[in-house]
Amino acid sequence: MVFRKLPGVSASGMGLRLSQKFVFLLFLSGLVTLCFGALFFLPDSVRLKRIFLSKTEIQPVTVGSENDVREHLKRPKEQGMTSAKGETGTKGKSLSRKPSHEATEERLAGGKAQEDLTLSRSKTESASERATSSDRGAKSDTFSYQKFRGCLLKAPLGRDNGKPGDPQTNERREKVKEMMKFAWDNYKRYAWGKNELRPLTRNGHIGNMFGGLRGASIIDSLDTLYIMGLMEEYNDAKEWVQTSLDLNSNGEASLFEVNIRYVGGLLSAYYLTGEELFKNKAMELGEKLLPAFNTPTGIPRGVINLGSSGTSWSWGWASAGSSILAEFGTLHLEFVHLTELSNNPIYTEKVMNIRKLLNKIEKPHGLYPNFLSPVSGNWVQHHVSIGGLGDSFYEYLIKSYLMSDKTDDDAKRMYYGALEAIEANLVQKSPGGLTYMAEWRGGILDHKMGHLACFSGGMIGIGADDGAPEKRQHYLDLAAEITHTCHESYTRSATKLGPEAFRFDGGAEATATRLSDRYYILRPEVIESYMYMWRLTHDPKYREWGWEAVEALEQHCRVESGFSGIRDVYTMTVSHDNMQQSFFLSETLKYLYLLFSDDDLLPLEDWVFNTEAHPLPIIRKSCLQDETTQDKTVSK
Ligand code: DMJ
Repeated sequence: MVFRKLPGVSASGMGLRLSQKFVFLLFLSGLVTLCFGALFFLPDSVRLKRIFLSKTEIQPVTVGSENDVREHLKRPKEQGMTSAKGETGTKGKSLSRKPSHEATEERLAGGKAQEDLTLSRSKTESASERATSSDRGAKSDTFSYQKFRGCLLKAPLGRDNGKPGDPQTNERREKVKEMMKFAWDNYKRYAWGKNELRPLTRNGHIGNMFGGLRGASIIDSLDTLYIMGLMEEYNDAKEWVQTSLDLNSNGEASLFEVNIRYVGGLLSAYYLTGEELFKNKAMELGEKLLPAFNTPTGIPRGVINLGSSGTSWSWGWASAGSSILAEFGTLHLEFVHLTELSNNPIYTEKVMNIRKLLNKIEKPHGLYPNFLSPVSGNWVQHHVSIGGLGDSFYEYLIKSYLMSDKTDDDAKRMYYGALEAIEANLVQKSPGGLTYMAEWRGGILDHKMGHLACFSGGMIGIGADDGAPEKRQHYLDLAAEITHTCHESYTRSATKLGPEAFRFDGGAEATATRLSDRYYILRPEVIESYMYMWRLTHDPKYREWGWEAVEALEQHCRVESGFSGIRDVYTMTVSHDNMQQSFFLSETLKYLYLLFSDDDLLPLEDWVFNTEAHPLPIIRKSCLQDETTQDKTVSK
């Protein structure tokens, strides 16, 4: 209805009496209030609601938008790789180990749930979280570094920095060190302070995974430089942390990536060197991650604003606003160490709460699907993978057990339970006799294995010894078979580097059948398994396989100003992706160096590696609490 000034009618009243006007106004204001109130009862996805309610109450999932998440993992497409239908997803590849086309598949499978990717968190929770955290008193001075060193069984760097007696192995080790120096020098020259180096265009890449944090390659390299004895470079890195690492960023970061690279990298640097600076930075950053856990279930969301709002979101591409198993399941090691150093129980409480929920929840065939709702605590889909989206959750179960000095029995039980379910449902033998891990979609197998899933050879290997006595040899054999299959994925390519994903159907045996799976982005997982299998078996083939990888990296990935991923491992006319990933310095080169070192460099009796290859010490509670423990730093 439109009210106009009519001839002969007073403007003020349109012929209505004062009491009538009052009643009408009352009615109108009631109507407006009612309409506004009704907004609260609409589903979060309704656009009207997003428009009217403030950011504090409702957060549309903008972070998962096409241009956001983990840009470098969609790079092959951006740079001209042919993609499978639907492989557009930056939403897709986001953070963890998920190829973009997989994410897109999930997104599509989520159907109309896409519209519901709106999740909320309140600022007030964040404030109270912070209060709780400091109320409980983070007393960093209660941790004694000297005492910690006294509780190690062996010197971290070995008798002679892990130098192997055999000259050929030593030469190979020196070569890997040279590769690290080359990668580092070029990063320093062209991309210093940025997150990663673009070696072809000779500039820096910032990306959008770290929420405004900088220097990912520096933090990821600290421990590698240190164990390699590249001290000048290590000192430059340390100085940068001291003067330039600014944690007061206000951007949206991947909780998972910040945790494994920054928190993990800083923690390792501290434990190896005793430099308080690293500990303080790790704790400062750890505290900024806490608001991500403010959800109805305590399962954190994937994206967090590192600024004072502490707002968090689920990834836009994740089914129905869910959290990702490999993300919320890959916090345990770092968070337990944050509690250890700060004496603040909150970090351990947060990850134990995740553990409790996962322990309790019903699991289809004993398997852990990749998507879980942080609101209801229920699985959102039944896609199970040991590669992208699932991987490091399993890794952190066995490593939590080992890092607890074998006292964390829940982790042990959950790990071996999961492994049994994986063996029963996912492990397959190809017609050509190759053992592989398929993916599981509600009971239907997808005969594909991702490069990311190749870490599982090493994982099953390090867990073999603590399995049931009758299973130990079997686990070691399974680890060796998986590692062999992953090696095959390398040897069956022209470049001798492995594709992002390889298949075992339609006649394929450990080869990529889709153009979009042919790329190699300097990933470490296959080499990681060689390193563990070498330590566990001392079978020389693992060192040989590692050396094959070094030669292939040198031939195809080394460019004038650094190392670059390649777009197609099946062609000798390589096309580079112009990206030197920070995990190349943190993981690929570190695992190669360890493979050619003696076992006493970062001995497995004392250290576990986080999923970014940052070594964290085993926590020996009884020793650390023992008054009589002596500082043995000098003798070690
Ligand atoms: C690394 O950042 C970590 O290993 C992570 O767990 C998965 N992806 C990369 C390496 O491929």
